[in-house]
Parts: sequence; structure tokens; C-alpha cells
Amino acid sequence: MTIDYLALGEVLDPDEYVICVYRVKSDLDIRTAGSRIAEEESTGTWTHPTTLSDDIFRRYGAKVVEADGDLVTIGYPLVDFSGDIGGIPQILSIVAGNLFGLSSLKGVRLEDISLPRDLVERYPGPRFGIQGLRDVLKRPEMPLVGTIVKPKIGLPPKEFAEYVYEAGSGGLTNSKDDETLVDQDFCPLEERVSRVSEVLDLLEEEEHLMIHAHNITTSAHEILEAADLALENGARQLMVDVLTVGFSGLQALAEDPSVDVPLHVHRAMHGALTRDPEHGISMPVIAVLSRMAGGDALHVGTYGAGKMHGENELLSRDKLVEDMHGLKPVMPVSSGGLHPGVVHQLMEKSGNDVQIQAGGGVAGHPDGIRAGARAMIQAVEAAYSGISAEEYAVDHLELRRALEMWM
Ligand code: RUB
Repeated sequence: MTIDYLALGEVLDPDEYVICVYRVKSDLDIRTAGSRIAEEESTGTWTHPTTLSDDIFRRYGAKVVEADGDLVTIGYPLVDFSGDIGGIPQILSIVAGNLFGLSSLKGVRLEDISLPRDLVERYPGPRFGIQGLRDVLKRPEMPLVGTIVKPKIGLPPKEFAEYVYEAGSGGLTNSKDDETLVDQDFCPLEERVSRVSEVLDLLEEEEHLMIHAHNITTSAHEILEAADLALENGARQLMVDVLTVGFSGLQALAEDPSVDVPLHVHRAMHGALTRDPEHGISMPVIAVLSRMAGGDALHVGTYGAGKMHGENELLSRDKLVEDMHGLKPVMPVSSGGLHPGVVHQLMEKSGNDVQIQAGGGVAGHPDGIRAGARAMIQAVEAAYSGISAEEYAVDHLELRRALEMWM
């Protein structure tokens, strides 16, 4: 038998293969380039190993089933992912491993991935997801509206909690730590969680439900301990930066029975993987893996409305909500440079299943945090009711002031 990784036109059984689409830049023709990836990531190497039998190749070899333009589709047999240990790290080592460094390729980008049911079922998926978050907040239909406490770092726990209280008093349903705040000396996790929990209880007594995502981004060996610390002090939601922690850190939280609160997933560092159109890993792939690992809410971008470079927001959102072998849908989070003046534009694309977050867009309001929160809520109410922000602002002072400031 000749070892040939090309199987163009073969229709793969999606229950038997992990199927990946790569965008490839190379001087090689696209078929050869695809074959290089398939051989490197399954049974081959740069030369023919004398140990590679026909039988091994037939069972475990990857297949290039499409090669067109600059795209190749490669199927990896499910058996390549078998065994009790390995998990998402091993999936990535195969589908997104050595291939990025092959000298024969000038660029490779993993654009899409689909995984067989048998593989997906080994993962917890979200415990809460969209519906669970809505149930916790008793907010059945409208977007969740949140803030990121600003400044990013520097507020001591008391002032931090006061910010959260003001935001909740202004009507916000969510707030969160920023991605760089964890347990620094000026705002230790334990005291921050305990003070924030007190104000969330107070808000609840005042008949307003709100949750705050506490960032426990840390080393793998400490993450469950950090979660325990936060939960013992009343945390209602936890947050991790999934790319710096790793998908398995998120999964460890999602699988731990004591972690019975929603997990907010920030994607800090994703730009290093997603931003180059010719090399890296696309955001939709990160969305698939975050969902498998158990994230309940994930940042997907602002559909052009905010400060951050956009990348495949609609597709990423779809990966969070479409059918995925029984995993619950994940709440898409839009965040980064948002303010009341862009909410309408955002919601036209996001729909209502979204958590809209504004840090500067709340903390920068000229009349303070509570007014900033009100302005965001008013902007969401206006867009939800199909009324323009300008019209709604006529008799909503906080929104009017925000539009005067930022538009
Ligand atoms: C929000 C902020 C977040 C970004 C991350 O602050 O900077 O960390 O949302 O970006 P502000 P993304 O509202 O003041 O801009 O959500 O695209 O990952």
C-alpha cells in the first residue's frame, strides 16, 4: 500500500473523525501542503519511517479530504483521541500542534473544527449556560447588562464594592473583575469577594438581583483552592482568562461539584492567536473548546461597535449557541469600548441573547457610576423596544448625558 494522506472527495463520517479546516499559505500546491499537515499530525514525519506499517497508516492516519484555493479539510480518526487522559490539551497538540511551525508552510490558520459526539460527551459543557444565567438573574428575555469595575486595577476592596453597589443600584445585572485583577496586595481576593457579596446581598434585599464574576485566573495547582476561597466568601460567579489559564483549568472548575456558580470566560491573549488572518487559531475554534470545557459565558467581541479588533463574531456566537451534541448554549459576551451610544448598533447584530458590558462606558459617565449604569440600561431598553437612543434620551436624562458625552 502506498502511504498517501490525500483522500480527496472522501466523505468522512462526522461520528468517526475530528474534522478541521485550515487556511494555508505556502509555495507548495495546496494538496501537498495539506498532506504535510496530515502526516505531521498523525502517522508521518519528514521521511518515511520504516516502522510505519500499512495497518498503522490505515487505522491512525489523517486524511486530506478537501484542498481548494487556500483551504484544506483534514479528518483525524477518532481513535487518535482515545484513552482516559489527554483531554483538550491533547486535542490541541494534534489539530493545532507542530503544524504551525512547519517550515514548508508560510502560514497556517485553524479556521474551524467539528468533533464527534463520542468525544464531546467526555466534556462537561456549561452547567448554567444562557438559560441558567437568565434563571439566576430572573431575566427571561432582555440582554444581561454589566460593567467591568474600573480602573482595571487599583481600587481597594471597599471602594471596589461601592462601585458594584452603585452599578447595581443603577440597574445592572452583572459586574466583573477586569482580566488583570486577581489577588494583588491592594485588592486581595478574599476581602474583595466578601465585600462584594455583602453589597450583592444588600441589593437583593432591595429587590435587585445581580451577580459579579470574580477573577481567579491563576496557576493550575491553585485554581480550585482559589475557587474555594471565593465561594466560601459568598461568590456568586467566578471568572477565568481561559487562554492564560488553559482550557483544562476551566474544565477543572466546571467539573468540580463544589463550584456551583456560573463561570465567566474572558479571552485575554486571544489576539495573539486570532488576529493574523493567515496564521493562528480562529475565535470560533476557541469558542468550541471553551464550551466543551464548561464556560457559561464567553467574550466574542462587539460586532464592530467597540474598541477591540473584531474577529468572526457571528461565527463565534453561533458556535456558542448552535446544537453541539447536547451541550448547553453559552451566553455570548460583548465587551470592550462599549457605551450607551453604540448599544443599538450592537444589538442589531447580537440579538437579545447577549451580555453587554461596559467598563469605561459606565465609569466614564459624567454623573458617576449609578448614572452610567442607568444610561446603559436605558440604551438597552430603547434598543429592545425598537426606539432610537436619541428618541429615548429625550425623557431619560442619564442616557441623554451619555450621548452628549460620547456621540
Ligand atoms: C472592557 C475591557 C475588556 C475587553 C476585552 O473595558 O477592556 O477586558 O472587553 O475584550 P471597557 P474582548 O468597557 O472600558 O473597554 O471582550 O474583545 O475580549
